[in-house]
Amino acid sequence: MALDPKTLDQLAEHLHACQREARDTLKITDAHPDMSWDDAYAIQDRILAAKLKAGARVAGYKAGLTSHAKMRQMGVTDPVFGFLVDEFIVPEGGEVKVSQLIHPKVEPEICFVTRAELKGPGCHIGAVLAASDVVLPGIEVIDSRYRDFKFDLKSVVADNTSASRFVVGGRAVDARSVDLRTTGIVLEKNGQAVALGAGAAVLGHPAAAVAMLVNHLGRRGQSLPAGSLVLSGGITEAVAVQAGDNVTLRVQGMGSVSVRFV
Ligand code: OOG
Ligand code: MG
Repeated sequence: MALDPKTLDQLAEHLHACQREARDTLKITDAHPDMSWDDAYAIQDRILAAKLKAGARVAGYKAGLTSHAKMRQMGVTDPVFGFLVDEFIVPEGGEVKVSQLIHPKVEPEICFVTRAELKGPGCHIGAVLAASDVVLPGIEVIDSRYRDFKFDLKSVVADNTSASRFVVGGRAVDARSVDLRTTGIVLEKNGQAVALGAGAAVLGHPAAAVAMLVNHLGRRGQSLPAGSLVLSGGITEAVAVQAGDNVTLRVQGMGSVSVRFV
């Protein structure tokens, strides 16, 4: 660790307050250029601990920056991992209040639900598919706490990878019954297709993103519990939304899922 525990506490409190109060901030590496990867995940861990202490439940995990489209959009080169808690859940067809967010964007994602524990290192696509129960469409709403979504990888990890809301729904299918590489997706905003893609955009296969998450957890002495929900990362660029927008994600063979912004 390059930063002392007190600084980690302060940075976690600051980012958590920015999330709860929907206010933005400069990326934290501006003031702490020597921050390490361990520091970044330690800050994220402290935010999770504060939420759990306040009564939150872990709802799942997320991989982010797993497609070239996302990496290009954000100017970064590596995937990142974060947590999902119950306060982020939006019911299918439900509403997201933009007044509670800073500058929300939506991402089309394939969501996995596991039925067996997964442990890294050495986790691979085969292990993920063998341990998965179903896959289904998911829309992630990201809301970086950093001004104008300008960040570097360590800053975005500390900020729990911009996690803010998510909705899953549509038709859950057996994870082994579909070829997720060629599964097509259409993201619509107010009835117009705004982004198109296929599962292979995510690291060649969305299950590869889950394997990377498991290996990341393994390096930290953790595993992915059975019954976990995992968002495998935006297939396309994220799309900005505002109050009044209706967003629908259609996934080939898996129906659709929608969310409204009010
Ligand atoms: C970081 C989170 C990216 C994804 O699916 O790629 C992410 C960001 O772009 O703010 O969730
Ligand atoms: Mg995402």
